[in-house]
Amino acid sequence: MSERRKVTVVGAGNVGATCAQELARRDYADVVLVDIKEGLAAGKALDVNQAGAVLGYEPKAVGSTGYDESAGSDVVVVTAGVPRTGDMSRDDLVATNEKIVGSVTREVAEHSPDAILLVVSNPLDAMCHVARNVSDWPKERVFGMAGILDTARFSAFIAWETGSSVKDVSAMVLGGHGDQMVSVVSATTVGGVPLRKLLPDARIAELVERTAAGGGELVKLLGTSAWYAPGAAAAQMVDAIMLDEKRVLPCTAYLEGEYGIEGLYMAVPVKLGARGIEKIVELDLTDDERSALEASAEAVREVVSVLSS
Ligand code: NAI
Ligand code: 2OP
Repeated sequence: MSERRKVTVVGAGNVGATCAQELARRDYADVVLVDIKEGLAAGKALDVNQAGAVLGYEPKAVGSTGYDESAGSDVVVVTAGVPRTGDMSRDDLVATNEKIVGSVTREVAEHSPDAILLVVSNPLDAMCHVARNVSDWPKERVFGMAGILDTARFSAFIAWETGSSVKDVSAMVLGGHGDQMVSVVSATTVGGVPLRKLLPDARIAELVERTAAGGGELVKLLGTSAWYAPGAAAAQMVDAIMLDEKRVLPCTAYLEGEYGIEGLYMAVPVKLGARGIEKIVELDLTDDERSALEASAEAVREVVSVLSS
């Protein structure tokens, strides 16, 4: 029996397998992949293990169609669901993925009652509500990944536009994981210099727009949604939890009055550590950013309202 801690990734498709591979490379925990599709999780786990012989990590990934191997996980990442294709909006996914995320959450709650549940499946904000409602776990242990991905897209565009290293870009994209997400330009800097001093407002507005449509841009190119950046973003959140890093990262958290928003999951900066969401960080937003966040909240509420429970 392994003495290492355990992270389970449910859904061994594009995002789940990428996240599992990222985590296996870290080598601080055993990785369990679960997928309903016969052979998929077992096959991907076998491949990840064999890559370990080349890349130098322990071949301890396990793949399964059931949850026994996942029992006692510290973190469970939920990527199970149907991805957005073609002209499908994120919101079109709601009915199918509500059933999938609901059934996965029931299994996770039964097999890993003390885990932290990290939701990736879309529509992300609504699926966090499903996971929380079904598990009935505290909000600190049920949250989602989207803000890191949206921020990564904005950061890449800024690095290209300013000819800077992406490592020196500090940005923050908040709100719902939809077209009304909010790029917080007032808090965006390159090497400590405010973005507004580096680029004209009109050009910044174009980058903000491209960020908000970032998922759709990938879908148009690929015919399905992205996986490298989403998988890496989920793994970064797992690191923060498993290694108790206390990172401040934009994550989809349950808001109870923070940012003036009540009873809704949305991306905000949070301190992420061993206990999950340890604090919600409240930025000083401009009036325009605050109104944009409220509009984004309204869009999330509309999707949440079509959930069956
Ligand atoms: P994919 O189709 O490659 O993988 C999904 C996997 O889930 C499939 O292998 C499928 O067999 C499995 N699955 C379906 N029902 C299941 C169940 N009940 N139990 C276990 N496994 C089940 O899709 P991909 O590209 O990996 O995306 C996964 C989800 O993540 C989608 O909902 C997608 O929209 C979402 N996504 C969210 C992002 C975010 O920022 N939050 C970014 C990218 C994708
Ligand atoms: C993305 O933003 C579709 O949520 C997915 O790439």
